[in-house]
Amino acid sequence: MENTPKWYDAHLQDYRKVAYIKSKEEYDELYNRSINDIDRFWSEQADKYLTFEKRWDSVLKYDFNTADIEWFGGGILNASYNCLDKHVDKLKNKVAYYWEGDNPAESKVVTYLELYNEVNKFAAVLLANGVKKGDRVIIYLPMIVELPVAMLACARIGAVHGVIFGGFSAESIASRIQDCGAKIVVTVDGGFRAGKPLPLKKNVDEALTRCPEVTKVIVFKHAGMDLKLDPSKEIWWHEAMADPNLPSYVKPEPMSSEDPLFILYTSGSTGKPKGVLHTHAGYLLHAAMTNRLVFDLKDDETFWCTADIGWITGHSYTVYGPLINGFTSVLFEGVPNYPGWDRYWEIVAKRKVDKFYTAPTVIRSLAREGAGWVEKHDLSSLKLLGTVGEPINPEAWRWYYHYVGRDWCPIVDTWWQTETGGQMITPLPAVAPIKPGSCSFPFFGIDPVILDPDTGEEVKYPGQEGALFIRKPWPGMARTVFGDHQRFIDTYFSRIPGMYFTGDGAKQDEDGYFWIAGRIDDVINVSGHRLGTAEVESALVLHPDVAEAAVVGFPHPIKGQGIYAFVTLNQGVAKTDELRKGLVNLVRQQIGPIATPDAIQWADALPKTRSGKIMRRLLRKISAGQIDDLGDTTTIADPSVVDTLVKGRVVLNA
Ligand code: 6R9
Repeated sequence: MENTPKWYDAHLQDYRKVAYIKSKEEYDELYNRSINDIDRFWSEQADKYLTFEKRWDSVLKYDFNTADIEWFGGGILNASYNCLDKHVDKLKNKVAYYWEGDNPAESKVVTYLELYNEVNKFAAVLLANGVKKGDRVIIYLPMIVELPVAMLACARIGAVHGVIFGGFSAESIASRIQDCGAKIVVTVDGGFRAGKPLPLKKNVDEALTRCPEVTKVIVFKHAGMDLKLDPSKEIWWHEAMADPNLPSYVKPEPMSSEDPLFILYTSGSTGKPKGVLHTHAGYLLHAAMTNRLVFDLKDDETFWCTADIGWITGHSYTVYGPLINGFTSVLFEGVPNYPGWDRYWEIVAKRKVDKFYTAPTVIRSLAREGAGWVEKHDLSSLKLLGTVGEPINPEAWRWYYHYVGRDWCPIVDTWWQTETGGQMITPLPAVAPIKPGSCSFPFFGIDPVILDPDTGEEVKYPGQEGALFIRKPWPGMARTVFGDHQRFIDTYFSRIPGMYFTGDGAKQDEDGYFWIAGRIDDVINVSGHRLGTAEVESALVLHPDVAEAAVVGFPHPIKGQGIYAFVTLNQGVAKTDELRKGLVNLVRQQIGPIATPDAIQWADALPKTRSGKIMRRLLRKISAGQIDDLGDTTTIADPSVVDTLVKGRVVLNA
């Protein structure tokens, strides 16, 4: 295959001495069993990783046409029990979390026993406030220990948590609350970001003006803000937890394997974000098993996944995966560049982190500041590095490998999605050499195939690009879109009937390695976060001066993709910088700062087909400056539109 990069295998012999899975042969054998001997293989794994109150009756039943998937049917278990009670006796003094504040002077060490006690107490608080099994609880908290505490307390009593990332706006909070029908919100006075306070409670207040069905708000005091709570519905976390009548133990609610565990909203190519629903047994098993095997994590090692818990990566690899395994993790509130660009490395050295997992966008932004920041610290504790969220470009990969990984640490480039629950295609450190930019081979139980998305035919030769589908169910997969099962079927199981559609383009090289090309739908990946172009467009057209908007992703040196908006104004409206700022603010207010457009270009007209469809393919090329390569423009209704847009392209100095 052309441009096949060098293979990296410096670590391989060392890892073959210590790794759980020591060779390609061992991997192949386990992989074959995981696909062909489902009942036995997955029973063994479930027995190894999870404790059931009642064992399952059947391992897997499914129908991809109706998208009904059941793993470990008939089983009864509790997620909080599996994260805490299961090992609290043995691990009571073991560190569950090293918490590091945004302010480097603030940190906390939380043991398994302390976490267990807090979760029990908060579960009692939830019960005392009327939360019942199956109720949805919205959690809007920064990266503080109370976030996993609140999630596990929900799980303990059988409530379904819906965590909202702190970077989402009041508008986004309101639409999520309405969508899932939550009556209770857990939040905080404020968070911190690079030394500045963020008024999270204020966002909740604004959201709740549109959510009258919310009758309780529990507020943790973190930023020392002087807030007046509304006594009719708001209570302080610390006051509720101090109630002497609160029981110190709450019995874990017996949950069926397929009872909902959480909802997490994610963007798709159409409409509003979807509430992706994950259930108990399968999800927990997938998170726990990948956490141990992909990072080859040993019980005495310290793990750090830098993702915010507001995303699936934090759910699976800061909360459920590590806790089910009884691992020690770092939980970091701040940002990589505060107080200096070495904050991550300072924490790695301080906590002697063994295995470190972050996103390519972070690596690019750190690399841009120079290796000096890395070299200031002793990173010799690091044994393995990981990436997630987007394809990693070779320059970023080599920088990470060389400066952070000492030309030795394997890099596991893990491809997966909110909907998949856990890692899907990823290297394992002792199985095979690593190729920069490739996520290597499927994890156990994952049966990927690359197809022509229109005909459904399998690609025929190595290196041929197609769309990535998964042929069989795996334990961690999402079970539905909350409240809209039809949307689940339409989005994931209808493109090619009988298969799960990932939305990603991919190819497989002659050695069988998978290479992910990125989304083939109208989803943009901004700094590893998914945004639907339709969402940003809907926000823009809310402005009274805007007639029409088309949004595309364009290559961005740090973010991977940036947001480029073509905006047509109503007749006679002046194209001012002020209006441009107003539109940027409108998007931030409607979705949140993560959706801030990088460029807005005024477009008197948009290129359309004769049937009136916006030609996004052309807009993508224009935004990327690929104007010599506009492709077939014969179907365009008015070709002169394109010339005008090319001339007016907004060039960014990122
Ligand atoms: C876990 C997570 C999912 C989308 C996915 C793909 C992209 C994630 C990747 C990757 C290339 C990797 N993606 N990991 N692309 N290589 N290692 O990121 O979930 O936020 O739902 O995003 O991210 O395009 O479809 P989510």
